[in-house]
Amino acid sequence: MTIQITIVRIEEYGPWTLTLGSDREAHLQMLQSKIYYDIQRLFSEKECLAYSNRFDEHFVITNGLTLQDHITIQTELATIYKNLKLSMAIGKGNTPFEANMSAYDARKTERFLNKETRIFGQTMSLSSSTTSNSGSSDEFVQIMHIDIDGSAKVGSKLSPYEITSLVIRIYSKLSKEFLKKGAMTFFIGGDNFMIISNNMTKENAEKAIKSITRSMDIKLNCGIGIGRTGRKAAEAATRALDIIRDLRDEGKVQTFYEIQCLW
Ligand SMILES: Nc1nc2c(ncn2[C@@H]2O[C@H](COP(=O)(O)OP(=O)(O)OP(=O)(O)O)[C@@H](O)[C@H]2O)c(=O)[nH]1
Ligand SMILES: [Mg+2]
Repeated sequence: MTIQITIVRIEEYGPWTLTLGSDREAHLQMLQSKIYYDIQRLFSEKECLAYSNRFDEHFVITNGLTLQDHITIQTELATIYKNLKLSMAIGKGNTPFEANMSAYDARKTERFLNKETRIFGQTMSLSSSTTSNSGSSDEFVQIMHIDIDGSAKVGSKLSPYEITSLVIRIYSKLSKEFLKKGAMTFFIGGDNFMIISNNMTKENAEKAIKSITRSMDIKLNCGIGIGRTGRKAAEAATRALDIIRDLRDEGKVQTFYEIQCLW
Protein backbone atom coordinates (compact mmCIF):
# COMPACT_ATOMS: atom_id res chain seq x y z
CA MET A 1 0.00 0.00 0.00
CA THR A 2 1.64 3.20 -1.18
CA ILE A 3 1.24 6.94 -0.86
CA GLN A 4 1.65 9.45 -3.70
CA ILE A 5 3.19 12.83 -2.98
CA THR A 6 3.66 15.71 -5.39
CA ILE A 7 6.23 18.40 -4.66
CA VAL A 8 5.27 21.72 -6.23
CA ARG A 9 8.25 24.00 -6.43
CA ILE A 10 9.03 27.49 -7.64
CA GLU A 11 12.06 26.99 -9.90
CA GLU A 12 14.86 29.54 -10.04
CA TYR A 13 13.06 31.51 -7.37
CA GLY A 14 16.19 32.83 -5.62
CA PRO A 15 17.62 34.64 -8.67
CA TRP A 16 14.13 35.90 -9.59
CA THR A 17 13.61 37.47 -6.14
CA LEU A 18 16.81 39.51 -6.69
CA THR A 19 15.26 41.16 -9.73
CA LEU A 20 12.72 42.81 -7.42
CA GLY A 21 15.32 44.94 -5.66
CA SER A 22 15.92 45.10 -1.91
CA ASP A 23 12.52 46.46 -0.92
CA ARG A 24 10.98 43.11 -1.91
CA GLU A 25 9.96 41.39 1.30
CA ALA A 26 6.34 42.54 1.57
CA HIS A 27 5.78 41.68 -2.08
CA LEU A 28 7.34 38.21 -1.68
CA GLN A 29 5.27 37.47 1.43
CA MET A 30 2.04 38.41 -0.37
CA LEU A 31 3.03 36.35 -3.40
CA GLN A 32 3.93 33.29 -1.32
CA SER A 33 0.62 33.39 0.59
CA LYS A 34 -1.27 33.69 -2.66
CA ILE A 35 0.58 30.78 -4.27
CA TYR A 36 -0.18 28.63 -1.24
CA TYR A 37 -3.84 29.64 -1.48
CA ASP A 38 -4.07 28.70 -5.16
CA ILE A 39 -2.22 25.40 -4.73
CA GLN A 40 -4.46 24.40 -1.79
CA ARG A 41 -7.56 25.53 -3.74
CA LEU A 42 -6.80 23.64 -6.94
CA PHE A 43 -5.61 20.42 -5.29
CA SER A 44 -8.23 20.27 -2.54
CA GLU A 45 -10.94 20.45 -5.20
CA LYS A 46 -9.59 17.05 -6.27
CA GLU A 47 -9.53 15.45 -2.79
CA CYS A 48 -5.84 16.27 -2.22
CA LEU A 49 -4.29 18.18 0.65
CA ALA A 50 -1.30 20.55 0.44
CA TYR A 51 1.23 21.55 3.09
CA SER A 52 3.55 24.49 2.75
CA ASN A 53 7.21 23.57 2.94
CA ARG A 54 9.30 26.66 3.62
CA PHE A 55 6.94 28.79 1.50
CA ASP A 56 8.74 28.27 -1.84
CA GLU A 57 7.73 24.63 -2.09
CA HIS A 58 4.61 22.64 -1.28
CA PHE A 59 4.03 19.00 -0.51
CA VAL A 60 0.70 17.67 -1.73
CA ILE A 61 -0.81 14.28 -0.92
CA THR A 62 -2.05 13.36 -4.39
CA ASN A 63 -3.31 9.79 -4.06
CA GLY A 64 -5.43 8.90 -7.05
CA LEU A 65 -4.52 12.04 -8.99
CA THR A 66 -3.66 11.30 -12.63
CA LEU A 67 -0.95 12.89 -14.76
CA GLN A 68 -3.70 14.64 -16.72
CA ASP A 69 -5.08 16.12 -13.45
CA HIS A 70 -1.58 17.39 -12.64
CA ILE A 71 -1.24 18.93 -16.11
CA THR A 72 -4.61 20.70 -15.75
CA ILE A 73 -3.61 22.21 -12.37
CA GLN A 74 -0.14 23.14 -13.60
CA THR A 75 -1.59 24.86 -16.66
CA GLU A 76 -3.98 26.85 -14.49
CA LEU A 77 -1.16 27.89 -12.14
CA ALA A 78 0.93 28.97 -15.14
CA THR A 79 -1.83 31.32 -16.30
CA ILE A 80 -2.01 32.93 -12.83
CA TYR A 81 1.77 33.15 -12.28
CA LYS A 82 3.10 34.10 -15.68
CA ASN A 83 6.42 35.40 -14.32
CA LEU A 84 7.23 32.29 -12.32
CA LYS A 85 8.42 28.86 -13.34
CA LEU A 86 6.67 26.16 -11.34
CA SER A 87 7.56 22.50 -11.45
CA MET A 88 5.82 19.40 -10.10
CA ALA A 89 7.55 16.18 -9.11
CA ILE A 90 5.41 13.13 -8.41
CA GLY A 91 6.65 10.29 -6.24
CA LYS A 92 5.30 7.12 -4.69
CA GLY A 93 6.54 5.11 -1.76
CA ASN A 94 5.68 2.87 1.14
CA THR A 95 6.39 5.73 3.51
CA PRO A 96 5.88 9.46 2.91
CA PHE A 97 9.65 9.97 3.09
CA GLU A 98 10.16 7.35 0.36
CA ALA A 99 7.57 9.12 -1.81
CA ASN A 100 9.44 12.39 -1.20
CA MET A 101 12.72 10.74 -2.27
CA SER A 102 11.15 9.28 -5.40
CA ALA A 103 9.78 12.70 -6.38
CA TYR A 104 13.06 14.44 -5.57
CA ASP A 105 15.01 11.87 -7.58
CA ALA A 106 12.77 12.28 -10.62
CA ARG A 107 13.31 16.04 -10.62
CA LYS A 108 17.05 15.78 -10.00
CA THR A 109 17.55 13.34 -12.87
CA GLU A 110 15.11 15.30 -15.06
CA ARG A 111 12.78 12.39 -15.65
CA PHE A 112 9.89 14.17 -17.33
CA LEU A 113 6.35 12.81 -17.40
CA ASN A 114 5.32 15.96 -19.27
CA LYS A 115 8.05 18.28 -20.47
CA GLU A 116 5.84 21.12 -21.61
CA THR A 117 4.41 21.72 -18.15
CA ARG A 118 7.57 20.67 -16.24
CA ILE A 119 6.10 17.65 -14.49
CA PHE A 120 8.61 15.06 -13.31
CA GLY A 121 8.04 11.54 -12.03
CA GLN A 122 9.16 7.96 -12.15
CA THR A 123 7.61 6.09 -15.05
CA MET A 124 5.21 4.50 -12.66
CA SER A 125 1.60 3.75 -13.20
CA LEU A 126 -0.29 6.87 -12.27
CA SER A 127 -4.03 6.39 -11.90
CA SER A 128 -5.84 6.67 -15.17
CA SER A 129 -9.31 7.46 -13.88
CA THR A 130 -10.43 10.85 -15.12
CA THR A 131 -13.59 11.11 -13.07
CA SER A 132 -13.75 12.50 -9.55
CA ASN A 133 -10.89 11.36 -7.34
CA SER A 134 -11.81 8.57 -4.96
CA GLY A 135 -8.21 7.41 -4.59
CA SER A 136 -6.55 4.47 -6.25
CA SER A 137 -7.05 0.99 -4.84
CA ASP A 138 -3.40 0.29 -3.92
CA GLU A 139 -2.97 3.61 -2.15
CA PHE A 140 -3.87 4.90 1.26
CA VAL A 141 -2.98 7.81 3.51
CA GLN A 142 -2.43 7.89 7.25
CA ILE A 143 -2.36 11.29 8.94
CA MET A 144 -1.78 12.19 12.56
CA HIS A 145 -3.36 15.49 13.68
CA ILE A 146 -1.46 16.58 16.77
CA ASP A 147 -2.37 19.43 19.05
CA ILE A 148 -1.15 20.77 22.40
CA ASP A 149 -3.59 19.92 25.14
CA GLY A 150 -4.90 23.10 26.76
CA SER A 151 -2.59 25.53 24.97
CA ALA A 152 -4.90 28.36 26.04
CA LYS A 153 -4.00 27.54 29.65
CA VAL A 154 -0.28 27.43 28.80
CA GLY A 155 -0.86 30.73 27.00
CA SER A 156 -2.16 32.39 30.11
CA LYS A 157 1.26 31.82 31.67
CA LEU A 158 3.39 32.60 28.63
CA SER A 159 3.50 35.67 26.39
CA PRO A 160 2.63 35.23 22.68
CA TYR A 161 6.23 34.99 21.57
CA GLU A 162 7.15 32.51 24.30
CA ILE A 163 4.34 30.24 23.09
CA THR A 164 5.78 30.47 19.57
CA SER A 165 9.16 29.44 20.91
CA LEU A 166 7.56 26.43 22.64
CA VAL A 167 5.66 25.44 19.49
CA ILE A 168 8.87 25.61 17.43
CA ARG A 169 10.67 23.36 19.93
CA ILE A 170 7.85 20.82 19.69
CA TYR A 171 7.86 21.07 15.89
CA SER A 172 11.58 20.39 15.80
CA LYS A 173 11.29 17.34 18.05
CA LEU A 174 8.29 15.93 16.13
CA SER A 175 10.09 16.36 12.81
CA LYS A 176 13.25 14.64 14.02
CA GLU A 177 11.55 11.78 15.86
CA PHE A 178 9.01 10.94 13.14
CA LEU A 179 11.46 11.23 10.26
CA LYS A 180 13.18 8.18 11.78
CA LYS A 181 10.00 6.29 10.87
CA GLY A 182 9.76 7.79 7.38
CA ALA A 183 7.01 10.23 8.38
CA MET A 184 6.89 13.94 7.55
CA THR A 185 5.67 16.61 9.97
CA PHE A 186 4.10 19.94 9.00
CA PHE A 187 3.12 22.89 11.19
CA ILE A 188 -0.40 23.94 10.24
CA GLY A 189 -1.03 26.87 12.57
CA GLY A 190 -1.75 27.71 16.20
CA ASP A 191 -0.71 24.69 18.25
CA ASN A 192 -1.45 22.18 15.48
CA PHE A 193 0.71 19.81 13.47
CA MET A 194 -0.08 17.19 10.88
CA ILE A 195 2.19 14.23 10.31
CA ILE A 196 1.86 12.18 7.13
CA SER A 197 2.63 8.85 8.73
CA ASN A 198 1.76 5.89 6.47
CA ASN A 199 2.65 2.51 7.90
CA MET A 200 3.31 3.82 11.42
CA THR A 201 1.85 1.65 14.16
CA LYS A 202 -0.11 3.25 16.98
CA GLU A 203 2.46 1.82 19.42
CA ASN A 204 5.39 3.44 17.59
CA ALA A 205 3.55 6.74 17.40
CA GLU A 206 2.76 6.65 21.11
CA LYS A 207 6.38 5.85 21.95
CA ALA A 208 7.66 8.73 19.81
CA ILE A 209 5.19 11.23 21.31
CA LYS A 210 6.02 10.10 24.86
CA SER A 211 9.75 10.53 24.26
CA ILE A 212 9.08 14.08 23.05
CA THR A 213 6.86 15.22 25.89
CA ARG A 214 8.82 13.47 28.67
CA SER A 215 11.18 16.40 29.11
CA MET A 216 8.50 19.05 28.54
CA ASP A 217 5.68 20.28 30.70
CA ILE A 218 3.02 19.72 28.05
CA LYS A 219 0.70 17.02 26.76
CA LEU A 220 0.03 16.32 23.11
CA ASN A 221 -3.23 14.90 21.82
CA CYS A 222 -3.11 12.85 18.67
CA GLY A 223 -5.94 11.99 16.30
CA ILE A 224 -5.02 9.38 13.71
CA GLY A 225 -6.95 9.18 10.45
CA ILE A 226 -6.75 6.72 7.60
CA GLY A 227 -8.34 7.26 4.20
CA ARG A 228 -7.88 6.76 0.47
CA THR A 229 -7.09 10.42 -0.23
CA GLY A 230 -5.33 13.23 1.61
CA ARG A 231 -8.52 15.08 2.45
CA LYS A 232 -10.33 11.98 3.65
CA ALA A 233 -7.43 10.98 5.93
CA ALA A 234 -7.12 14.51 7.33
CA GLU A 235 -10.86 14.66 7.94
CA ALA A 236 -10.70 11.39 9.90
CA ALA A 237 -7.63 12.57 11.88
CA THR A 238 -9.29 15.86 12.86
CA ARG A 239 -12.50 14.04 13.79
CA ALA A 240 -10.43 11.69 15.99
CA LEU A 241 -8.80 14.70 17.67
CA ASP A 242 -12.20 16.28 18.30
CA ILE A 243 -13.37 13.00 19.88
CA ILE A 244 -10.36 13.11 22.26
CA ARG A 245 -11.53 16.60 23.32
CA ASP A 246 -15.14 15.41 23.77
CA LEU A 247 -13.98 12.41 25.84
CA ARG A 248 -11.81 14.69 27.98
CA ASP A 249 -14.81 16.93 28.64
CA GLU A 250 -16.65 13.84 29.89
CA GLY A 251 -13.71 13.07 32.21
CA LYS A 252 -12.36 10.21 30.05
CA VAL A 253 -8.79 11.29 29.35
CA GLN A 254 -7.03 9.60 26.45
CA THR A 255 -4.39 11.01 24.16
CA PHE A 256 -4.68 8.75 21.10
CA TYR A 257 -7.71 7.99 18.97
CA GLU A 258 -7.83 6.39 15.55
CA ILE A 259 -10.50 6.59 12.88
CA GLN A 260 -10.44 4.58 9.70
CA CYS A 261 -12.40 6.55 7.13
CA LEU A 262 -15.06 4.73 5.18
CA TRP A 263 -13.54 4.56 1.70
N1 LIG B 1 -4.83 24.30 11.45
C1 LIG B 1 -5.64 24.10 12.50
N2 LIG B 1 -5.49 24.88 13.56
C2 LIG B 1 -6.31 24.68 14.60
C3 LIG B 1 -7.31 23.67 14.61
N3 LIG B 1 -7.94 23.72 15.80
C4 LIG B 1 -7.34 24.70 16.51
N4 LIG B 1 -6.37 25.30 15.79
C5 LIG B 1 -5.42 26.35 16.21
O1 LIG B 1 -5.02 26.08 17.53
C6 LIG B 1 -5.21 27.22 18.35
C7 LIG B 1 -5.54 26.78 19.75
O2 LIG B 1 -6.82 26.17 19.77
P1 LIG B 1 -7.13 24.88 20.60
O3 LIG B 1 -6.10 23.85 20.36
O4 LIG B 1 -8.54 24.53 20.34
O5 LIG B 1 -7.01 25.44 22.10
P2 LIG B 1 -6.52 24.66 23.38
O6 LIG B 1 -6.58 25.61 24.53
O7 LIG B 1 -5.19 24.02 23.12
O8 LIG B 1 -7.63 23.56 23.60
P3 LIG B 1 -7.52 21.97 23.37
O9 LIG B 1 -6.67 21.74 22.16
O10 LIG B 1 -8.91 21.52 23.22
O11 LIG B 1 -6.87 21.40 24.61
C8 LIG B 1 -6.29 28.00 17.63
O12 LIG B 1 -6.17 29.36 17.91
C9 LIG B 1 -5.99 27.72 16.18
O13 LIG B 1 -4.95 28.59 15.74
C10 LIG B 1 -7.43 22.85 13.45
O14 LIG B 1 -8.26 21.93 13.35
N5 LIG B 1 -6.56 23.10 12.44
MG1 LIG C 1 -4.76 22.70 21.59
